[in-house]
Amino acid sequence: MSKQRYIEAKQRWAEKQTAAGVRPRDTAASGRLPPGQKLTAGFPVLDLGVQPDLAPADWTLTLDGLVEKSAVLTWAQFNALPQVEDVSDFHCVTAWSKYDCRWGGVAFTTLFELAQPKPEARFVYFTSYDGYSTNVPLDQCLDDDVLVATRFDGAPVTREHGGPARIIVPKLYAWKGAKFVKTISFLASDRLGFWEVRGYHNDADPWKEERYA
Ligand SMILES: Nc1nc2c(c(=O)[nH]1)N[C@H]1C(S)=C(S)[C@@H](COP(=O)(O)O)O[C@H]1N2
Ligand SMILES: [Mo]
Repeated sequence: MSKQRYIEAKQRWAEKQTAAGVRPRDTAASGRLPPGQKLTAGFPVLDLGVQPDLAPADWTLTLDGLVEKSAVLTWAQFNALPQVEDVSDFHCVTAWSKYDCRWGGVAFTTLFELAQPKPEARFVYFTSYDGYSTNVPLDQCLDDDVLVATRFDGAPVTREHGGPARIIVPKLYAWKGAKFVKTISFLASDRLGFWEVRGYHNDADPWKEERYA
């Protein structure tokens, strides 16, 4: 299953990259805003009250768990990986949504390729430099719009929005995207993250309003 999703995602990336520039999203108003959400033009900041001050030189990204090749990537090594851009909508569980976020960085599929998760790996657990954590099934991480973002609208992701690097999982509520990401662990069984142990819904689909368990 994961293998198939991975191959499909790679194909979609190839199609996107060969198209001229980034393909704009369907801007039709209808059917775009998930139930119970309000559109915002700004970009609110949601965090634990701590915004780690990480110089790129101090930042590393660790890939570990059930993988053939664990890795600790430096900022330079991370940025040498193939770069992609993707435009997606952002839905926070506190009922605001932001359209057309242009994120740039490394596709999750690229990290999958690098780490080579074992067949038993079915879940991904993210930890962050501020102590945050969250969990997403591996299959969903392999969607072609999931990235480790280092750029927003062409500029580096700011500290308040999770720089130097944050995860983006557009199809799920935004708490599933770890800001200040530090470690990506591939696991055989699910492990609940910071908000998931505090009563947030484990699946977090905005279209099903999976806000709280
Ligand atoms: N490390 C970390 N990541 C996090 C959070 C956090 O507190 N710490 N908050 C989550 C929540 S609830 C949301 S809505 C988004 C907010 O991202 P923003 O501050 O860029 O809007 O980040 C998510 N990722
Ligand atoms: Mo949130």
